[in-house]
This record gives sequence, structure tokens and C-alpha cells, in this order.
Amino acid sequence: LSQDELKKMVGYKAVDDYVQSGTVIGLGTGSTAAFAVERVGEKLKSGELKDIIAIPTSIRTQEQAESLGIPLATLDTHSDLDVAIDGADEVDPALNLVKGGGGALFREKIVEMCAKKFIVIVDESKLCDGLGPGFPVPVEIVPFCHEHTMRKIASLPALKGCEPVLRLGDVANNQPDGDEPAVTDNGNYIVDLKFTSPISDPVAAGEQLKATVGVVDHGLFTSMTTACIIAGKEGIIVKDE
Ligand code: DER
Repeated sequence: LSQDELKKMVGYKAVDDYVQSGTVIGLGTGSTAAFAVERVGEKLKSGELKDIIAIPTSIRTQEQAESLGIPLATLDTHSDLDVAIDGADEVDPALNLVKGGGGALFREKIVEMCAKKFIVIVDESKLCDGLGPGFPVPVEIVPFCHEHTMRKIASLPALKGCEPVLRLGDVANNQPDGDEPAVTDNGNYIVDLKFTSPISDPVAAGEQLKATVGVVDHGLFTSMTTACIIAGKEGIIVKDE
């Protein structure tokens, strides 16, 4: 099975197993979450799902949902979500996540914090023993004096040894493809923190990042995951906390 087929399997299963009619749902961002959005659209069209209100976690997810006729709202009118479904860049054994590869971490986090259940959908390539080395940790920062903020981040005790790299080009991927800073849906920059060894205390790292003036939010999603649906060679497994 290709990685795309694995992503589709988990995206569809998340909707089939966790989305009921008459609920408010958070729609994630990225190539795996896009399959979940596709499945919601398909089941609304077939009538298998009715009366869904969806909260998108990025402009591009909003556009995909609009193209599928999925009714949309924002947290301002609907901030009590029954379930949110999203991908991840890394998943550790405790189901702590690195997210933000697609540059949508702020809207993902503010939405997913409002969900009774947060379902993470990944192919097995995302699993790791410790967060950091396998995928640079994205951090959304304000553009004003961003080099100063990057230096502050590099000096944080819980992030010892990290190398902050300003994301350039298209915000939706963390491979630099331009010479201008990538800009998020919220008008901010993304800094990707490269680690050579696992982050020993992701919770402390997250707290220290949030306490740094200039940092909007970060891609460490700790103690948020309700269940993780993983597609691999031997099929699909569901891990819950
Ligand atoms: O940017 C994000 O947070 C995405 O959800 C990312 O974590 C997973 O994207 P992918 O499904 O395209 O790998």
C-alpha cells in the first residue's frame, strides 16, 4: 500500500468511527486530514451524515470543505466541538505530537483544544520514540524582531541544542522553497527548531516557548490526543492514551 493509500485509510476510518450526524467537528490540515475532509463531504452528499457543522483549521481546509459543500462555522459561534480530526508530523509513545509541518499549528491548536475528542490520523512513518530529531518543531512567531525572538528560543533550557531555522517560501511545507519568510494564515512567521537528540521534557519545552514574548504558539501538542489511528504494513491499529 502506498503512503497515500495508508493516509486515506486512516482519514476515512476516523470519520466512519468518530463522526456522528448532528455534531460539530474540527477539520485538520495536511495531506492526511484532507482525506478525512473528503470523507465528510462524501457522507454528507450520500445522506449518511446530516446536520454537521465543521470548523476548519486553515484557509486551505476551509476552501476544500467549501468545495465539498460542508457547512462551516468558526469558534466564535461554535466553540464546543464533539470531535476534531487531524494529522501529525511525529507521534511519541505517550501520543504527544509534533504538528505544524503544514504551517497551520495555531489554528489547529485553538480548534483542537475545544474538542471533546481529538483523533490523530497518521501513517506509521510518523511514529517515533522521542519528539524532535525526526521532524523539526514548528513555532509560530510574530514577524516584529523575529531574529531576536529566535535567539530567545535558542536559549531556552528545555530546548537546549535546538537550531531555529526561519521557514522560507510556502508556509504549507517546511522544505525551504523561496527566499522570503513563509507567512501563516494569521500573518506570522514559522521557525522550525531542529534537534539532534529527543526533547527530554516536551511539556516544559512547550511551557517555555509559550512564555517567550514574540512566540504565538508551538507545534508541541502534549496530552491532547484522545486516540491515534495508525496505518501500517500490517493494517490499522488504534492507540488511545
Ligand atoms: O501541519 C500539520 O500540523 C499537519 O497536520 C501535519 O502535522 C501532518 O501533515 P501530513 O498529514 O500532510 O503529513
